[in-house]
Amino acid sequence: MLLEGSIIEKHNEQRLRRHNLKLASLQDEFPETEQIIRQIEAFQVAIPSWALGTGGTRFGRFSGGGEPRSLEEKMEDVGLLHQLNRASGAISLHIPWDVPQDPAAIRKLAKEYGLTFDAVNSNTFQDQPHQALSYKFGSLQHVDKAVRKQAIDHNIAVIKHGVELGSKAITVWLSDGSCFPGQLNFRGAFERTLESLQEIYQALPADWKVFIEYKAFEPNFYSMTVGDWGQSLLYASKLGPKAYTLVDLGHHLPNANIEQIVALLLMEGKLAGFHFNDSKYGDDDLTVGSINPYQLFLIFNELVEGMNARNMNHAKDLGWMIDASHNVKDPLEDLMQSVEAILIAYAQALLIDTAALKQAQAANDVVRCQELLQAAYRTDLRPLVAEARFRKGGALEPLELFRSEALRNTLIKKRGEKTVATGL
Ligand SMILES: [Mn+2]
Repeated sequence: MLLEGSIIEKHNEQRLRRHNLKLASLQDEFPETEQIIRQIEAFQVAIPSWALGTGGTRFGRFSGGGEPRSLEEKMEDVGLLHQLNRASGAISLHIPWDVPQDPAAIRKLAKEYGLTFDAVNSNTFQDQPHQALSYKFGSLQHVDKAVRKQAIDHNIAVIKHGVELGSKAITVWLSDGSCFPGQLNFRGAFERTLESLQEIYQALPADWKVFIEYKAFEPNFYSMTVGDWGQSLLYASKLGPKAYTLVDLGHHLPNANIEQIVALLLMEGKLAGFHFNDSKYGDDDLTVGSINPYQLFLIFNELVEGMNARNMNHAKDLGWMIDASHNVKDPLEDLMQSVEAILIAYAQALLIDTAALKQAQAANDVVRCQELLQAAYRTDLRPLVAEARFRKGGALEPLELFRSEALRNTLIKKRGEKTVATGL
C-alpha cells in the first residue's frame, strides 16, 4: 500500500469537526439520511484497467508521468483509489492489453487491495501484432468466416481469463460497421454478427452474462452494426436470458434522452449496467458529471425508480463502471472526481420524494413534478458521500489528501517520468 492508514486517520481528524457540522444540518432536515448513507456505503464503481494512464486523441498524447507499467501497477493504482474513497473496489480488465499471466498471483494481489474483478472486455476493434487476419472491415460481422472465427475465439479466450479471476460477465463492444453507403448489406451484417454472438453466448458459463455495448458512430462513420439501444436490445433478446444491453453515456447521438432509454431497458429486464463518462459533442469520454451533472441525476432518478420497481439490489444487480479518458488531468484525480459525481447523483436520486412525485404525476401537476426533482438535485449531499466514505475508513477529502501527500510524485519516483500504460 502506498498510503499508511494512519495518514488517512490524521487527515480525517483535522476535518471531522467541520464535517460533522455539515452532516448534522442534513440529518436535521432529512429523516432519510441514515438510509442514504448506508446505500452509498454499499455502492461500488468499477475502474477500467485502461483508464489509469493518460489518454489521448488521434492528434497526440501528453503523458503526466508515473503511469502504471503493468497490470500489477494498475491494480496498485485502483487499490490506492479504493483506499482513499472506499467506493472503487472493482477493476474491469481489457484483453489483450491486460492479460493476467499468473491468475493466482493476480487474484492474491486483488485480495490484498480489497478489489474484485468486474466484467472483462474483449477487443476486436484493432489488430494485434502476430494476429493472422485483420479486423479492418469488421470482426463479428466480417464477410469472411475465418475472420469471424478469429474474433469469436478471442471472445471465448477473454471469458476464460475472466473465469480464472472470478469475473461474471463479458462486455462486447464492436467497432463493426461501414464508412460509406453501399459498403455493407445491413441485414447481412446483422445476421452474421448475431450468429457470431450466439457462438460466444454458448461459451458463457452458467452464472455469466454477456453485455452488448452500442455506439452510434466512430470509428465507422456511416453505420455501426450495434449502433443504438434498439439494435443492442434486438441482439440481447435474440441471444437469450444471459444477454443484456450496456449503456455507455457517450455513445449516443447528441441530445438523446438517455434517462428514457434506461427506464425502458430496466422495464424489460435487459439493462446490464453503465459505462459512465460525460460529453459535450460526441464520445468525449470526459470526467463524469463535468459537463451535465443534471442529466446524470435524471439518469439516476430512472435507475433508482426502475430498480425499486423490480426489487433490485442497487449495488449488485447492475454493473457500474467508469469508461473515460484523461487527456489533461491526472488519471487518478479524474477518477476520484468521477466516482464522487456518481455517488452524489445517486444520493440525490435517493432523496427524491417519490410518493409526492407519483401524486403530482397523477394530477398532471407539471410544476410540482419539476420542483420535486430539482429540490433533490439542488441539495448539497456531499457530506453524506463523505460520511459513507469515512465510516468505511476512507478519507473525508480524497482528492485533497492525494495532493497533500504528493502521491503522484511518489508514483513518478517509483515508476519513472516517461512510463506509458497499455491502452488507448
Ligand atoms: Mn464504453
